[in-house]
Amino acid sequence: MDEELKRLKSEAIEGLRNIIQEKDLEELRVKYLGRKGLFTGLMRNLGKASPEDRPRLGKLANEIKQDLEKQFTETQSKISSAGLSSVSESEDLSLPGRYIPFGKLHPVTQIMNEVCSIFEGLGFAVAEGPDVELDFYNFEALNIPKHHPARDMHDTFYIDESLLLRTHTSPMQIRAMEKQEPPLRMIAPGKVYRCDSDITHTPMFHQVEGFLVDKKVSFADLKGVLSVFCQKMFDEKIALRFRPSFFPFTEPSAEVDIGCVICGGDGCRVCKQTGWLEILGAGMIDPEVFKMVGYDSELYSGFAFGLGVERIAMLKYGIDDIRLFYENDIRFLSQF
Ligand code: 2U9
Repeated sequence: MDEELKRLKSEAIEGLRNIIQEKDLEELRVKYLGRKGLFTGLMRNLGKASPEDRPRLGKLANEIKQDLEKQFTETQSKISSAGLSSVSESEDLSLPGRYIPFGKLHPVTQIMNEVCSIFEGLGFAVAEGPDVELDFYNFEALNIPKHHPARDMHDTFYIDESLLLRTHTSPMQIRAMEKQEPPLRMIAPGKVYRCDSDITHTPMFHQVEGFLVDKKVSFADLKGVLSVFCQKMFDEKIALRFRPSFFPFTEPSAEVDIGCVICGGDGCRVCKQTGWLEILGAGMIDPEVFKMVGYDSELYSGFAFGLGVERIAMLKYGIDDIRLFYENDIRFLSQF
């Protein structure tokens, strides 16, 4: 009887090892522990054992029964947690899984990250701020007083007299200068808003603006930093030119062109046959701006620059309509 009990136990345990479906587990349980099961039958026969063996055999049979019940319960939880209980015989587990495409960062976010990491590599800190700004930070402090003609160029969305959607990220630089003394080296990436819409303008777009303020900062420093940026962003051997320009917040001011990345300078549709692409605005910070934040312009000087992220993405990938970025057409977005 001893041997019989132990044999049934190891047979049942061996059977449990091969079970992966709930249905088979139940069959095995009925076979050994069911009312008419092998183990139950053996326990009924205990009555036939000699009176001196009966207590020991009864104890052994109960221990084996409890142990088996425990092992059945454990196998049941393993099947449930592996999700195997729902597998039916008609399902083919060897079939390849369903294709789930990977998501990607939006091309504008990719370029934004690339621009920021180039400037971070040059020691610039990153500052982000509110999209809803005070007229003071967006215009007044940047030497653009009320009724200044430059306000027209910004096509501003006003919320009320003194509140607006920022038209550039420069307000962040003013806020930084209000809080800290030079030296300062910072970029401000983010969304900006202008009431304008055509193939090269959307009412919301992204800018990265940057500035550096210290003693003895010169236009040569500006050229050095922006040259490194263009080389890293486009090509080591990229051609560059600085054209004189005007911004109310910088003096002197310049616009920066790179040799056309599409035709290599020969002239094409993208560069409008000029061989050059405008990619940045820049200049030395106007002393009037320093006055607004209480910096001594005799002691400190600085340069600033600004770029449109969508424009860089359009030039880099040869895209001719900015609105494509915001139509959410997966056939367009999945190419980047
Ligand atoms: C401070 C002082 C000066 C930031 C600058 C530009 C030139 C510029 C345009 C590029 C394309 C805007 O996105 S765009 O339309 N920006 O040309 N931005 S200098 O000058 C500053 C910034 C902050 C305190």
